[in-house]
Amino acid sequence: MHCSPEMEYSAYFKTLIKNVKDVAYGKSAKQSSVFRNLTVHIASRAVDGDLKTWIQTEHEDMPFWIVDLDKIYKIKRIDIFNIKKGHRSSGNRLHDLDITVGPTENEMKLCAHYVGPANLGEHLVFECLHVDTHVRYVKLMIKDKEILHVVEVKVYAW
Ligand SMILES: [Ca+2]
Repeated sequence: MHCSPEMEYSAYFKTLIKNVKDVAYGKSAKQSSVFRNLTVHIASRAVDGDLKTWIQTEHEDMPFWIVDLDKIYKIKRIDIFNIKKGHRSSGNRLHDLDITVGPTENEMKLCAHYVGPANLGEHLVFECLHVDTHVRYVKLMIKDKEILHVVEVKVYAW
């Protein structure tokens, strides 16, 4: 079949979109602390596919959350869903956020920095434009004394 360049490009792009999926879903995650040791706020709650559950750390210096994708993926974008419930100021806790990525936990590089603050329920999308995106680990860290609480983190990759 003859294809125009536009059609070929379109077919290529459709293939790309089809193969990109959320590779963080159900993967192993950990975080700097768990708010009052409540199991409802453990690290896996950000990769359970449920926008009604969230992770939450204690109020502490540089709270972080990290997911192990299990193998190296070529990542396309990282979506972060901020906490939806609570006072407006709870939403604003998501600020001065470093999103780092790397092939190992010891080789993390900055993908994006988000100054914020975010609003309640905000859906943030980040692409790593200046760093190698063949990575296994994705980490969020607030560069401040703060609580880190997000409902979901999706890492679209192939
Ligand atoms: Ca969740």
